[in-house]
Amino acid sequence: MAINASPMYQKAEERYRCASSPAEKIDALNEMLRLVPKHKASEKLQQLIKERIKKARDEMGKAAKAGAAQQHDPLSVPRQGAGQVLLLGAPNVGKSSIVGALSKAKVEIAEFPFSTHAAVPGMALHEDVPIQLVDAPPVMDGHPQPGMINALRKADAILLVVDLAAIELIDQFQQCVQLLVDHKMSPVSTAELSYEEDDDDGGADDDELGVLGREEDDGAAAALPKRVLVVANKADTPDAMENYETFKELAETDLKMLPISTTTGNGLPEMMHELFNLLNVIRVYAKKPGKPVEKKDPIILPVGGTVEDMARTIHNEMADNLKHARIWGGTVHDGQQVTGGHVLTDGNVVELHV
Ligand SMILES: Nc1nc2c(ncn2[C@@H]2O[C@H](COP(=O)(O)OP(=O)(O)OP(=O)(O)O)[C@@H](O)[C@H]2O)c(=O)[nH]1
Ligand SMILES: [Mg+2]
Repeated sequence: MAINASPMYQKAEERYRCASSPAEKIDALNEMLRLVPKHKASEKLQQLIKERIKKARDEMGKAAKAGAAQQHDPLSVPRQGAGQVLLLGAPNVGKSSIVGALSKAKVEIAEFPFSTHAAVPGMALHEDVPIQLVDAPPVMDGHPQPGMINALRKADAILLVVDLAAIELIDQFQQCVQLLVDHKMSPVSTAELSYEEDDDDGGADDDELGVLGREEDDGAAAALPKRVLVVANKADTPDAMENYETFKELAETDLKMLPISTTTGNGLPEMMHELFNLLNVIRVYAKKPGKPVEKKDPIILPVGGTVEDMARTIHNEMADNLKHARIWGGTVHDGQQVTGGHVLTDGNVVELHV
């Protein structure tokens, strides 16, 4: 029996996998429960989600009693925009400079290393899509600050920054990759994440229960795939491009990388474009009936998101009462009428009819 979970559901499940506190788990599970298709085949899954919510509530209660409720995640930042991208890198490579160059965030930039001590979020734009960049303290010799691992697990993508003017360029890269691997994250350059299935020990149904069906045997939990873009900063410095070529050769990695310079701005638009692709989202626009097509205030949906998903981001009732929609842009004829199940593409303008 197929459950046919939507991309929106899968996104919520992705958040559940990365959750590091009971409150985050409850939040993601509630979203999963709201989005899970309600039919016979998914009853077992709905039941499991409810059980997990209860378990997370119990955990939260226990933590509160133990006085751990105030314990906070020092580098945790609430997600905003189309996705959260955390910067990871050795000291002085230019992490703060990147966030400073692309957003209004007040970052500490200094010639000396270890100038950043806290997570500082900034909103950067890819065209009209806001993407949250989070500046973070450096990682030295593979040793992260408290809270860094949680922050890495929770981020939708990681921007791994290295310094083309540094002799230890390759080490900078390898230590960051090793840090992820050591903490059960598997760096990938693909937008669509595929989760490694555990060995077939749970019966046929469990496959369709996703992360919930496999959660209990976390002793040998599979690594969490993590989207990573590598940027080699300070491309304006002498010999930088030669160093970049050597780096590409010696790094022996399939991860996508590109040279940038925060000083000249070279490569930054391409970097934002790559991040947008990596986040696996599309932007669509709502159009009011009778009003002209206007591309303003994009609504962000996961790749594969439908007209109904879009309606639901505006209001649940809108989705429940949806009769049809008309669409402009993309592969359809302008103004073509479609139903709620129609899969949207990046840049579509949609007129919802209830
Ligand atoms: N030439 C050149 N220098 C840069 C570039 N980007 C940053 N810098 C310089 O590199 C130094 C470190 O920059 P930061 O942005 O503070 O580096 P960071 O990675 O945030 O450093 P920590 O927070 O200490 O880890 C500063 O002196 C910057 O001016 C660049 O593209 N080219
Ligand atoms: Mg910094």
